[in-house]
Amino acid sequence: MAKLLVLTLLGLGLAFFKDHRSSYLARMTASREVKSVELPNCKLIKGIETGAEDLEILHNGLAFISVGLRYPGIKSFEPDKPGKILLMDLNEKDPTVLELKMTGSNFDASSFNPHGISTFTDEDNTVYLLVVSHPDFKSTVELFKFQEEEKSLLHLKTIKHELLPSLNDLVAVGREHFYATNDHYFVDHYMKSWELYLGLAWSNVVYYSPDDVRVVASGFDFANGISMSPDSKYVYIAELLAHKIHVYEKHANWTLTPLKSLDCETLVDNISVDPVTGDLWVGCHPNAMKIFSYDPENPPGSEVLQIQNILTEEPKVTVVYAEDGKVLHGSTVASVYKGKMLVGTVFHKALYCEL
Ligand SMILES: [Ca+2]
Ligand SMILES: [Ca+2]
Repeated sequence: MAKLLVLTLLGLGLAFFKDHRSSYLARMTASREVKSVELPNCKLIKGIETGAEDLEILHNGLAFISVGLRYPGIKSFEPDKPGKILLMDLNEKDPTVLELKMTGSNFDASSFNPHGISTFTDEDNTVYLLVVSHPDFKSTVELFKFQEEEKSLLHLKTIKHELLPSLNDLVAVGREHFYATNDHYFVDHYMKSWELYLGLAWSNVVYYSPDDVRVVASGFDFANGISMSPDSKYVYIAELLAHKIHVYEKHANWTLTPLKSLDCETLVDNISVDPVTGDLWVGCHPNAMKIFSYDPENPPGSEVLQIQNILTEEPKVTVVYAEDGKVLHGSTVASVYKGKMLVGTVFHKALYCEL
């Protein structure tokens, strides 16, 4: 009888494991091969070798680039060096990157570990840069004021909150007001890996302001990039392991209600919105297994999607760029400005293209 019980439990355990294993592989699109889509006028950006996980281009063509992310379980080519923010002027004919100095008495640059970023421009045209950082693998939002003349970032504040335990990206709706994605429910690395493996879908989106912080959307299988429509009426959320972009309607009291979802058949990371056309540009992972277990002989590929007319009945999804990692390992973000495109990656290089 005892043997029967042991065998039954073993059988149930194995079935559970097998079931989860196949769903895990499907969520990771582990068997997908990339069909190459090339662009003729691209070159690697000099000075970016350790990732450019997120970037944002201002209306005037200045781009902020978040470089040097160290994230548990993911490759880093410089695991002991702090990250930084680079600036690139896309109005230049042959643009190069420049490191922004970070100033401010309460800021510890040695533990800076930048991830998702977002900007907010005040009525007086002051630009604020909000950066998700992981000092000692915790989560904070660092608020900076951009000082264009000095080419520097003045650190104003570090934001931490119990509802912001595992941040990935954010979209600013005020100087220190934002929506942010928590890519996991757990903080502990071991628990995070089980959460990911079992597909618990406990990840969420939080609204933050100095006097009001709350969860506004939940139930995501790894909420990742977040962005907003040019008229600020809709919020777009990338659900990495469900391969979906969700459209939420944003209300005056900051609540979000789901409107629709678009299946992208690839792992969607950061979302940039073209302020002129409203198109979404998404950095994607064609095969996430190769991200989580990095092999330089068989690197993760890159893929950029352009999504037009997302609010209509018939959105148009175009693969603008795709390759198997020969050029770029693991694209996370793409953004456009006047016929130019920047593409960044988790831990590798970045690309500048003329479209
Ligand atoms: Ca972002
Ligand atoms: Ca991201």
